[in-house]
Amino acid sequence: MTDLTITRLSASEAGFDDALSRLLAWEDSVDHQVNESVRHILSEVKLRGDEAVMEFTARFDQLEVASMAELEISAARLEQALEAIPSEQRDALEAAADRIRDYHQRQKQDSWQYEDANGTVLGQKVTPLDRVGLYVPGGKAAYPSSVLMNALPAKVAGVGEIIMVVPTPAGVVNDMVLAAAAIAGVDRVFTLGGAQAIGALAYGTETVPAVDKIVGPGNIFVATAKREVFGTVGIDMIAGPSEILVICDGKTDPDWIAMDLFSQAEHDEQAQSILVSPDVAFLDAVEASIRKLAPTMERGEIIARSLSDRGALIQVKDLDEAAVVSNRIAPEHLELSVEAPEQLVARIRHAGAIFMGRYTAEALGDYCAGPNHVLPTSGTARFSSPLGVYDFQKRSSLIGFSAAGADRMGRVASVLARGEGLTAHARSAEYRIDMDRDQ
Ligand code: HSO
Ligand code: ZN
Repeated sequence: MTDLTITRLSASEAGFDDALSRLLAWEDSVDHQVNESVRHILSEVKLRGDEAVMEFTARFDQLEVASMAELEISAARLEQALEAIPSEQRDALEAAADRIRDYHQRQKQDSWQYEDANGTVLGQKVTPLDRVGLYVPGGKAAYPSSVLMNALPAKVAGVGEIIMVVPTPAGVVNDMVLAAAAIAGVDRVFTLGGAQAIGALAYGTETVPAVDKIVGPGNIFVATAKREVFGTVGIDMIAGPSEILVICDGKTDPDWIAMDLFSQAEHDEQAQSILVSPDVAFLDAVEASIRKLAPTMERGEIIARSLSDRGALIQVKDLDEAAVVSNRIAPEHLELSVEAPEQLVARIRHAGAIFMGRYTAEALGDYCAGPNHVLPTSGTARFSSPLGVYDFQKRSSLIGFSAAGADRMGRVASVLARGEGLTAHARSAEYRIDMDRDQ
């Protein structure tokens, strides 16, 4: 097993800022070869549709088919998956889906309008997207929970059609992923992956309908393809590796904290797990727990790599300083394992999701608390938010002038238009001014 090297830092030592910057540095790898091959795949799919999609699927996923219809999973097959999984798994998926639906229902934005003093009506009309594509990664990272987290907010928003794509190398499908799709109400599923799946969703083919927005995580080919088709369609975000920051007052069981750090570390060697505490003896205790528990973990290798390369235990003066460090990091997940989390929350400005109190394991948020687990990573919580219903809704402005309003605002528009040298604009406004009023 990889040797565990645990980085210890102290916020009061000289050079802490630089050490923290080095710890956080993460290169969102831009690879020219990947860029080139993704561009080639996308242009082929755009040009040749189904034929190109089938060729790339045969080449990259060893899945040879005679017609595109063979790459679609029927609704009956989704129902069959629902029957095939153990009832314990089905019940858990349904319980999670209920809570996720309930939570997201509260995010729904409604249209609104008001009338000003001139009888002019102004407002905002909210409409769901017509059609959304959901990318689900294949292999080990095929998470049924992510199917729920991406599809349910779209459903709640009222999206007309959800098209899911999931690579199935050599044709092996994950029943729990299909069952989650059935529970979430996904409309169509294709066994497609990689840049070719993104191309099919963005441009549409004879068989795969073009969507308006593509959501869901993927490998570097998928992320590069999403960047490339952005503009033709909307995209959610380009997610980096998972992160957790735990702030602990030193009074939680160190084994609990070690396992919380492992829970994100086990996702990926590049994942980042950091603990911040004012209690040095507690940091020592957690370090001991980490060393004791890591060798017992199934994904121990990944955990050891992630903790050694990107993890840290940071000592701070007090919880106020812990909040300052946390705001600097702007973590995807922030656990406040302290006595009075409400007080600490007041000091937190940037975090994707905040888990309050000793009993709130971040892992519950990944599955069934209710809020979304698609969250801003790599410090982007400074300016962005969890995936939600609002990502599947859009707004149109509503403007309805009364005669009195057209008269008053027409005068303002006319002056501004003439100032810009745009006389058609000016005259269009002026036609509606009531000239009699001035006489
Ligand atoms: N923690 C991941 C989501 C996930 N966890 C899915 C388990 N399954 C998002 O950062
Ligand atoms: Zn997770």
